[in-house]
Formats: sequence, structure tokens, C-alpha cells
Amino acid sequence: MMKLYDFLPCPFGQKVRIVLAEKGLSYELVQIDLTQGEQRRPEFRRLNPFGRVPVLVDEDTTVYDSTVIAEYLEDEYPEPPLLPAIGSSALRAQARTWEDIADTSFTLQVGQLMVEMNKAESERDGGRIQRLQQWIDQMLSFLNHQLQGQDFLASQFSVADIGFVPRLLVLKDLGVDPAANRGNIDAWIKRMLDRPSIQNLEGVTLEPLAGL
Ligand SMILES: N[C@@H](CCC(=O)N[C@@H](CS)C(=O)NCC(=O)O)C(=O)O
Repeated sequence: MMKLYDFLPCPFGQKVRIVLAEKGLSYELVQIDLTQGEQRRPEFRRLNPFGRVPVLVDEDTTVYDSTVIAEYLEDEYPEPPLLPAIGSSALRAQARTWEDIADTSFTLQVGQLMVEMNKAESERDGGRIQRLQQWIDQMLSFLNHQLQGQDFLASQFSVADIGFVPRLLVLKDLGVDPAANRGNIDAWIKRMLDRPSIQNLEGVTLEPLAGL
């Protein structure tokens, strides 16, 4: 059976767990407690020398980085597909671009906002909070525009949408309502919340993560 080394609050691990659930794949979850520094243990470093979750072990294959894991799962277990069909190169590129935008220009920034919001009010950097909220707000408007006339970011439900889910689910509690005045995002979130893979997602929390 596959093993997923993960820490439940990690948004990148959550992304991979949505993919596994969508594909109906069973796996053993091995928790690496980042709050206890378990990612620095030599036995974990042998799997990922960079000491980061998630890591997937499938028989003799060890894969890390959520995007690479999702691609590996798509190659090995293509049904149901979570990328547009092979041959639809432009749409596949679009899905991968949005997945990358989610990871590098959304998830990280929401994580930084979480860190600030978790501080005592007197310790918070108000300017940084404002800049992060503005950045996230702009990203959401960009997404809302992309979703005009389509149900999902790259024509069908895909890794592009999945990439945004973990942090979309916590944003409202961080002072940015993703759906406010953004009808396409509102409908998109409702559509995604219909999916058992997302309804049953574990680890969605407002606790900031060390090491993000
Ligand atoms: N690009 C990586 C990012 C993974 C990542 O940042 N993982 C964090 C937790 S969410 C981690 O393991 N941090 C531990 C550390 O850096 O010590 C991915 O997509 O999988």
C-alpha cells in the first residue's frame, strides 16, 4: 500500500490528500509532526533530503513536492483524470499554470497572513497584514475573472482548483471573504464543497505552520 508522509495542517499535503481521495486510492498516512521537528529526523531526511512534507512512497518510488506527487498519481492512476485530456496541451498547460499560481502566489501568502493573525494583537504588523490582504484580494479578483463562464479553472475539475482549496477554506476567518462581491468564486467554492474529497478533508485549521 502507498504511504503518505504528511502533517495534517499542511496545505500541500491537503492538496495531495484531495487528489488521492478523488482517485479513490487507499494509503497509509504517516504523520510527521512539524511542531516536534520530526521532519529533521534522519529516517525522514532519507525520503526527502529537504525535510518537507508531503512525501509519497509507492512501492520502490519516493516522490516529494505536492505538484510532482499529483503528476505522478495522474500518470500512474489516470482515472478519474485530474488534468485535461492528453492532447489538450493548451488546457493542460493552463491547469498546471494555475496550480503553480496557487502554490506560489496564494497558499504561501495566506500562510503568512495566518502567522500574523495568530500573534497577539499588540504584536501584529498592521502594514504587513494590509499588504497581504490586498495581495490575496487581487489574486481572488484575478481568479473571479478567470472563472467567468466556466465551472473550473481549466475547463474541468483539476489540480488547478485543488491547489486553491486548502487556503480558500480558511480565508474568511482571516478577514478576507473570498466570495464577497465575487459571484464566480462563490459558485466555484459551492461546487467544490459538493465533493466528498473536500468535505472530508482533514487538518483544515487556522493554526500557522512552522517552516512555511
Ligand atoms: N513545494 C512543496 C512545499 C512543501 C512545504 O512547504 N511543506 C512544509 C509544510 S506545509 C514543510 O514540510 N515544512 C517543514 C520545514 O520546512 O521544516 C510542496 O508543494 O510539497
